[in-house]
Amino acid sequence: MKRRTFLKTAALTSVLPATTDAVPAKNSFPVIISTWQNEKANKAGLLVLQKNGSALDAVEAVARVPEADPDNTTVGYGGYPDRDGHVTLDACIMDEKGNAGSVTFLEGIMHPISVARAVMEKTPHVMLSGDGAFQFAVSQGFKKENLLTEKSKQAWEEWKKQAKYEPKVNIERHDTIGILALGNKGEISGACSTSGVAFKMYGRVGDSPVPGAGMFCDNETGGACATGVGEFVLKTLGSFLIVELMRAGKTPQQACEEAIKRIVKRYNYKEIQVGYLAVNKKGEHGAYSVQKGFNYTLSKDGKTTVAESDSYMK
Ligand code: SD4
Repeated sequence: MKRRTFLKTAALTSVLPATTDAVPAKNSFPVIISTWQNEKANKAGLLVLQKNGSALDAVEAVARVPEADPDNTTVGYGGYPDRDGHVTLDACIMDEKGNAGSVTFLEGIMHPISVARAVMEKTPHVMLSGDGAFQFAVSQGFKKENLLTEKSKQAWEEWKKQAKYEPKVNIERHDTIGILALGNKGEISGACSTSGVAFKMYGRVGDSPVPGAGMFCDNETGGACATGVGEFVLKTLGSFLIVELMRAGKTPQQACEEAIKRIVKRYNYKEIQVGYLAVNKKGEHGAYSVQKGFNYTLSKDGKTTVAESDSYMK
């Protein structure tokens, strides 16, 4: 070692503690993480946090971006319909106090996430479904709209020629949006919004509006959210599982991997995709999926980046 390098290294090591364990982990927030590529949506959430909004306000703001985007065929307006031509939406939201709100099988309302929030804040219930959710939304001032765009209608007409139900892996790489945010005070909230799997049966509800399945958060521990074929997430209660694994000491990454392994161990996973994201109270995150091709958008330390998730199938 050159003398100068040696002196520099010696000076550095003298101020560092002997083991990294001695350094208390620095909590890092705010953080926003969302499934798939959503820079515009994450930035809408960051703006809310910059204006001193809460993590709850931020996750709602993130979800509203793809919900209003007619070109996104997996969430809100422009979502692919079920096999009978109905666009039916599912969403849920949770705040740092453990409150939850959800809507399932909702038609004709562009922002199911905001209806879910109204269920949480203005009713004694957690979940409203179908026409009941619609009636409630209208009573709260939400507008009835036609959510079936020409593009999605054409895709449905095309699908009907074969009428084969085959959920696609990594649909257009945006799919259901699941979001977790650690706010300015480190408080955690989460949201999830989807039009569900394309060409599903009329009345089918997936994991996304079910707290504990499509999304779950707990202010003591962290949060998790899911994308992919909801039946597998429901059967393993993936998001709740991940949060509990983190509570038991696993890192967000280890917890996501374990939850994917539960699916892989019990079910025929070869043709399906499920992807999980998790974040803990320190602001550390994890991501893992069954198949390759799952990505996510992370806003942290003033930067918003899109990253590829690791996966079980290589
Ligand atoms: C669902 N998890 O309804 C949602 C949809 C999705 O790939 O993410 N599709 O099952």
